[in-house]
Amino acid sequence: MLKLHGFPFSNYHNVVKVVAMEKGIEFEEVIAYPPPDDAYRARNPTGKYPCLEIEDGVFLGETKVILNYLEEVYPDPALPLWPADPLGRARVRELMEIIDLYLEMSARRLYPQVFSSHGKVSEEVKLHARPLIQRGIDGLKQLAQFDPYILGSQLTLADFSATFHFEPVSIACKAIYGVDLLAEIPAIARHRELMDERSCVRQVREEQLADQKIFMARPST
Ligand SMILES: N[C@@H](CCC(=O)N[C@@H](CS)C(=O)NCC(=O)O)C(=O)O
Repeated sequence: MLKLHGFPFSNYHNVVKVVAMEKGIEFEEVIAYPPPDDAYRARNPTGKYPCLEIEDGVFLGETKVILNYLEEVYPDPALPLWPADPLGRARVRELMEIIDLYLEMSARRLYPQVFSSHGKVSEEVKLHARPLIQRGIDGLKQLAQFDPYILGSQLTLADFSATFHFEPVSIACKAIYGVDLLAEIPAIARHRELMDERSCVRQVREEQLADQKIFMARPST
């Protein structure tokens, strides 16, 4: 059986988890928190969470790579999460890159002060992150359709990625800059409601919330 190593407060972990659940794939969630120890690094050399254990001793890291693998190996004709045409698939990948590289990874620099009880982020980091987050928002404004899904009428991997990454970005921006920069895109609130209609999404969010206290109480890394 597949094993997903990571922790339920993690937005990246949850993108993989929810897609696996939506596809009805049987998997075991193996809870592992940062900091990574040697055993975890042997599974995923970057020490990032999550990683997927495909069979005994065979591991795959990087969330988007894992999502691709799941979609290739466990295609569900009733729920295709890639568009049928190459340009449509490329757009999904483009949007997921923008969400990861500009929004999430830039806002992540703020997380130590927001999602830990003892972290502090320098003014320099806060100033540096803001225009990068804004770039991500500008990219979304131009490319995202929210009609009703993020790239139009088809639910794709980008919707799951978006809904689990937008939340910590919004929370971090509000906490650090006093304003939710993502509120510039009002359709995000509707998209959240739409995704919350899915029972797997609701279940993953509940487990995420339940793990928040445990995650935040960990000693500093
Ligand atoms: N590029 C990685 C990013 C994953 C990531 O940043 N995960 C966070 C948890 S949400 C993590 O590993 N944090 C611990 C650390 O950076 O040491 C992916 O796509 O899987």
